[in-house]
Amino acid sequence: MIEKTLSIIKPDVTRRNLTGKVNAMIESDGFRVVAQKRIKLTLKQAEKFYEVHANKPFYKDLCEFLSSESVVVQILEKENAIADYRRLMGATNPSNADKGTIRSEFAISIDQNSVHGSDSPEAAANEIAFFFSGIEIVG
Ligand code: IDP
Ligand code: MG
Repeated sequence: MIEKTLSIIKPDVTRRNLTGKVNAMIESDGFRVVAQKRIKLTLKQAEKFYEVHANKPFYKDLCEFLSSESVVVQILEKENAIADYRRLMGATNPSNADKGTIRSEFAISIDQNSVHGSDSPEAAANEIAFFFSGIEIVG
């Protein structure tokens, strides 16, 4: 089934000017970038986006990091996009990420791990609606 997933290229990548390199991995893995914008989140917006993690000890640092520099938010489309993007991202902790994954190539640490990807169809729908209106999604 063709799916859409929400990806965020995080501040450790935008800060180091590696956005194009991450997008090259995404496109060469068969994903179509059907919407994309570079934005700077406020702390409040980052807190809202990551509210599922509000009770975790790393929540404050996570939200401060996500709002520390610009991010690139994008919708990726492909057959099985949600699971396949999770695989391309690699494990949350880059020291456990398989070779050839985005996090293995670019992540600095578990906090600064380069990309976000939706983890279920429900999360993908909610996260896409959080960042994009229908008119911004071109296909
Ligand atoms: P994911 O990004 O691989 O889906 P989640 O469990 O959804 O991982 O966590 C969201 C983000 O929170 C991670 O990408 C990571 O940056 C951060 N994070 C998760 N677990 C830890 C931890 O144990 N310590 C510090 N940061 C963490
Ligand atoms: Mg997650």
